[in-house]
Amino acid sequence: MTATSLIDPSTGAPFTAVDFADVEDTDAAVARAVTAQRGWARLSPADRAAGLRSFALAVDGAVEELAQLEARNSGHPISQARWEAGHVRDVLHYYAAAPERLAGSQIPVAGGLDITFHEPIGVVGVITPWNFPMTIASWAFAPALAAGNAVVLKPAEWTPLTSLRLAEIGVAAGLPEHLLQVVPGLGSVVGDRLVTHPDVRKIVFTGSTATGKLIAARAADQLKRVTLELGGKSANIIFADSDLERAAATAPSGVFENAGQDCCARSRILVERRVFDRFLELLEPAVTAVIVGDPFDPATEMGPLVSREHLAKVSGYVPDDSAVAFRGSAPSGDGFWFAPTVLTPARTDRAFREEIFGPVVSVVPFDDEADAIALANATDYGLSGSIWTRDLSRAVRVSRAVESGNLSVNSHSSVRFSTPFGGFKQSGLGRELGPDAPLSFTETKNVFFAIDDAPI
Ligand code: TXE
Repeated sequence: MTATSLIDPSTGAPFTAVDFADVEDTDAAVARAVTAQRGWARLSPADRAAGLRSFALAVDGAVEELAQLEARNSGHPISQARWEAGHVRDVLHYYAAAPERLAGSQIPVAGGLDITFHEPIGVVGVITPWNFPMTIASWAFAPALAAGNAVVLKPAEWTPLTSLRLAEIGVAAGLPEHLLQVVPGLGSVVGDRLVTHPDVRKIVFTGSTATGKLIAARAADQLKRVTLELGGKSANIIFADSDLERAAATAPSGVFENAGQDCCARSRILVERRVFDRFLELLEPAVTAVIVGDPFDPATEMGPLVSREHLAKVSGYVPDDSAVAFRGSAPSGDGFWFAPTVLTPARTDRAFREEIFGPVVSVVPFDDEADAIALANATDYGLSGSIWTRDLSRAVRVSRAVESGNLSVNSHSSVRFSTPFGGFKQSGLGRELGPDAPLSFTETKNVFFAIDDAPI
């Protein structure tokens, strides 16, 4: 274990430290998880459901505490952090219904009885990013536990606090010891050990596409199951026939929420050419109105970026003002501040093509429906996106043609815990959330029971 400082993103100053684990600590956690999983899987489905319900109720009682912790550690505005903690509670409630509904099937066959079972995979390694530390963790651990698995979770280096607290809350609520363990540490040490440990049977990873590819390659040696939620460069397509005022008023929330550190951020706004100038006129007051500041002020809508390193990365995409159309404002003091920034770049610009993961949006014109679709799809990513139009036929046509796992029409919503979430192309592999998520933490087993006197 090595003590490592955590930095408050709104001040740039260290505020606490956590112990980072090494490979031996990780192996010990996996060994404890193997034992815990056996006991958990032997419980009745009703008892597992009750355990998850108690966990959800305990999280409900800790919403404020978790929100305060996230605001300090990640710089999230407190109103957003409260929503996130409530979301974790809701995800747990939703998957608490799953243990008693994980039904197999009985398939008609000759000579006997054929039944499928959904067996737990065993120990699941969950590797999370720093942008939404607790919600993304819950999307994996809630359905994994519901399906009878144990979880060893490695949070991102910068933001481990809410995950550590959630594991404590789970044990206090009565979850078996070591069923959900959080092991903070480096990706290259703890993360890689989870990926290569033979007793970890599945990895759920959310993070960059580059690290996702590395993990998939490292996991391939054991044919370990992997679910990957990776980057995005989502399009917000605005047709001239849309409610342009509404599209412009809501576009900032579609990209600047969580300071743009969101894999679903609509960071490419594509606007039909004949309303392009009008759209920019409407967008400017919406962008300058975004309240950027102290995460603990209830009025704050956007906080700082997560770290000094990330601030440097985001700043690198806006080296000068040549493509800047306009900006909002941000505090100037210490802390990792970056104002909401609107670019009108060329289609070939790096800022238009690469995931920036900060409060920077590119607005680019298109000529017609075919051009909009081609532009939206001209990326290796395919996670999210929005389509604004009043023409229902066009909404159907375009939503079927855009290569993306999650789209919303006349809205910017992406994530509902009751619907599937995940990416096309290099935005990921597999899906999280929705009613089928627990199945992705199981192996399907088919058993044929011969009937004595039937011909074999
Ligand atoms: O991500 P990484 P980073 C994007 C975003 C961001 C960039 C880099 O553009 O600027 O990625 O961020 C763990 N084996 N996204 O470097 O490396 C790591 O410790 C096992 C988009 O933070 O992907 C952390 O827990 N694990 C994204 C997690 O992987 C390893 C969210 C994510 O880190 C590992 C985050 C390894 N070899 C970043 N190396 C989204 N789309 O949601 C690192 N990790």
